[in-house]
Amino acid sequence: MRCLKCKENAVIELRQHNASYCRTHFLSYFTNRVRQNIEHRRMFAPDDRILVAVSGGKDSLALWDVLLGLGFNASGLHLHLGIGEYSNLSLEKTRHFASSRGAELIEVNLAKEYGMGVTELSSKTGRVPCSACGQSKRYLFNKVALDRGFSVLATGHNLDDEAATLLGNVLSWQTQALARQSPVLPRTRPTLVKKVKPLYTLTERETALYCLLKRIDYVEDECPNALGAKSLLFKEVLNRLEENMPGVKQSFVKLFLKRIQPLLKSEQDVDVRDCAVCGQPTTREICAFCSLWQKALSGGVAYNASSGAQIEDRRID
Ligand code: Q46
Ligand code: ZN
Ligand code: ZN
Repeated sequence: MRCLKCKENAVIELRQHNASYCRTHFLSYFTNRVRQNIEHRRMFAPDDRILVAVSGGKDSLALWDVLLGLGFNASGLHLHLGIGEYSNLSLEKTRHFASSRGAELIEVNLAKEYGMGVTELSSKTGRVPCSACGQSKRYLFNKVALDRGFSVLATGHNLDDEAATLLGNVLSWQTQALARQSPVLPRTRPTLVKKVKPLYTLTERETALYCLLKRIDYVEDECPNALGAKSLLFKEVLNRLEENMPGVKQSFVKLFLKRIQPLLKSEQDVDVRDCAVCGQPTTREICAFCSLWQKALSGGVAYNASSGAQIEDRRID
């Protein structure tokens, strides 16, 4: 197997692109794809302040590394979620990376700042851990970016994540979720920061190899709460399809974004207002984060202050 560019020994074969690359040319291919995604989708410009959500896993660390390498002003945000040893190890790897690059790292510890981590939050509210966790993460990403004056929040979602989410949304025809599934969510109101996914065309296998070649030490274990998650099953199924149909994951996501998503514009029309408690955007009087944490801290159920109805919120980012 020879490198497409220089004919040296290749370190990876990318059947979806009909290409193989040596170390040097794989790293430049990877970096160039990220740069093209940023430019093509107008994710951000050189003068933007970017906040990268960093879990300590391969995708977010690879993303942060590429952005720093391209000269962007990129700080990291790590949430210590309070999920046992997994969270401690994730923080350790993130700190190690940040100090090795001399990059700014902002840390938020859920237990210290809000009174409990995801495990306790889940048991106190009766919500499955990933639901309570996902809601808290989305809220805090937006809040920290806003409070600290960042113009954009970047996450490490890769092609496998996007294809698995798309498959899940299609299987149950979640039209509102499909309308929101995009590599760029613009700032539609002052309290909602722009969100971008610069790795959305790169696979997990590629981000893992990038980290290996750049000697980036990342958390290899999955979060214990991910065990049995539907997203892992969807990824497995898509990988089986990919073996027989190289490029299918890429075309699934690419063609969805090109042909289907523009048709779903009306699904994005939701009535958004500021949360009566915290001021962050919500479709209800009190946002999902505030009602979740109210419930956890009081041990009871959160109610809408004016109507007395149990609070629900629609996801808007
Ligand atoms: S960290 Fe949180 Fe994930 Fe763990 S509890 Fe679920 S959502 S699986 S990306
Ligand atoms: Zn080469
Ligand atoms: Zn709120």
